[in-house]
Amino acid sequence: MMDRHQIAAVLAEIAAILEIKGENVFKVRAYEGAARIVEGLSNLDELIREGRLTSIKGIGKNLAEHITELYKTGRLREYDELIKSIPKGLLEMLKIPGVGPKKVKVFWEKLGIETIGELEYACRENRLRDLPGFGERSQEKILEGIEYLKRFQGRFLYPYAMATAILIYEGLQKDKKVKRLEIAGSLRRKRETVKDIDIVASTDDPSHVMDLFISLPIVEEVVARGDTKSSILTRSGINADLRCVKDEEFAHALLHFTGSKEHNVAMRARAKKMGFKINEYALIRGEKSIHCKNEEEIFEKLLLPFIPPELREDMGEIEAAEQGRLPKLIEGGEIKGIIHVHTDYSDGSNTIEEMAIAARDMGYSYIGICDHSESAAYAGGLRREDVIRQHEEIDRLNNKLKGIRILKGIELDILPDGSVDYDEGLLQRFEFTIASIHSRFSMDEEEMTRRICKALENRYVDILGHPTGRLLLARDAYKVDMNKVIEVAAQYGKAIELNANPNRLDIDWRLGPLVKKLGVKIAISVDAHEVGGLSDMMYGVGVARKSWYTKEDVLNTLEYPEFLRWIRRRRDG
Ligand code: DGT
Ligand code: CA
Ligand code: ZN
Repeated sequence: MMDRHQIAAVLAEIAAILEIKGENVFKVRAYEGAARIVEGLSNLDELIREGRLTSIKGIGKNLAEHITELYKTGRLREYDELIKSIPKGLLEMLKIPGVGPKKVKVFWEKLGIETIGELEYACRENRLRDLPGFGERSQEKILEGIEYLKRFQGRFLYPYAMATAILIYEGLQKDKKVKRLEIAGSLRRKRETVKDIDIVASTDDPSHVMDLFISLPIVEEVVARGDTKSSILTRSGINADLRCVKDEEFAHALLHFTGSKEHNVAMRARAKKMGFKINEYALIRGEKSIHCKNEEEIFEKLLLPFIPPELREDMGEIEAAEQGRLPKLIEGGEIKGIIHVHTDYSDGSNTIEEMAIAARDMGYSYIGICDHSESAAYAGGLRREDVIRQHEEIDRLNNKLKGIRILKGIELDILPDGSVDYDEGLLQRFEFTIASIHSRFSMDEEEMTRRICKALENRYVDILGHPTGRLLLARDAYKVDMNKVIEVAAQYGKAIELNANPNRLDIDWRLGPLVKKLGVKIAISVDAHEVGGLSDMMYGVGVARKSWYTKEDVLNTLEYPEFLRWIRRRRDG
């Protein structure tokens, strides 16, 4: 089974391989086009079920068969063969910013370059400079691109890694010889990106469980096979380690492999002061090994309450636990409203009504629509008349729909000078606003900080959206003094967004302590562009927990009358 995004990725890759191999350009363009089309087909399930794919312009019989095969089986024989027909490294080169199939073809044909490493070497040797269509500058750009790629290599976004971890978990859990099983490591701590998957199991038959692990369908390659630890490379490109221990050791192994390393070091120091040694199998006092039945009991032995995994980063959690100051972390069920939702009025793919009904069915009681404002022309930003039309539609829907209240919001573009779109009369019509930066990322820190703070001073700006603009593993945050921004937000009583999109998770959890100290409210928003994006809320809640936030710290745990009162209190005051 593959969804439309995965299918689109395969089709795009087929196009790239065909182009690198110098196949017919019409065929290449057909696959490229199909990739784009499939990406946008929100009703793909229906089209396949009813055999109507070929009714879509740009999808012929052959492509329709391919898409259906991928959809149903997750595989495509032609694709598997194509992949094998060129060196693997050529496709990896496509990940370098600014390098497409055409360039890869030239490197391969003219210089025999088959890997990123060889390409880097060739750049350093000035061998690209003399290729037709290249020059000193393009050679430099490629080197920069390689540097960039290297920095992010070897880490994965949380949901991508979690999806693989769950497959492994389910594969092992079914087995009767597995007693307890838990996903540990950075995934359990809900880090925004992770290096690998760590799983801990207890069993009396480790050999059997390890055999099962290394023969799971998801295994691409067995890296190491032992009875206490085995490692695999999965088909998604992530490594996974499984540790097997006796059931009486399980809590100790789980605590150890959940980490973080820094938390473990601090815990060990504490244990030592109390006359214990800690390792991954037991608590040790003198010659005696003490086995605890769960993590709670280990903490108890060290005179501490249970420290939630998300907090185990050595950011003061042990001290807080000691003093009974651990926060009661927010939970998904405490979120009452979904905010920052795009619709087909700007760059979203669903209607207001579809988004509202989906949010209601997920148990939320309000939804804040925030399409882009006028300056975001690239994203279909709303002109004045669009805003008015949208507000009329929202009024109509609020009369018609039961169980969900639609709020009139907007995502205002913060312009380079810190101002925002629309005149005061129009701004007043929004029940709340989010303001964010979508252009001119390259300002220096001082200028950028001033730009954002100026927007925060604006009476009609309520929430600062994705405050650093980072795209995890893809684009660095712009330069901005976040301490200053949080201070100014506190001063003007503004909220800051925790954007739950797993590519952003911005504001960063490491700023949690400062946000709390200054009493700035956090709005966990989904920034959804389609119905499916609403479920990103769980990633936002995960990072909110990691930031030490409680229900009280988060604005959209309020029901909508209180939410709106919070906005108005400040605007009117
Ligand atoms: P990652 O994989 O980089 O996303 O982050 P982690 O935290 O999952 O790190 P990983 O996979 O290297 O190790 C898993 C856990 O095992 C780690 O959180 C704590 C424990 N651990 C690993 N190496 C050490 C070590 O040298 N000392 C201590 N105290 N604990 C360690
Ligand atoms: Ca790990
Ligand atoms: Zn945005």
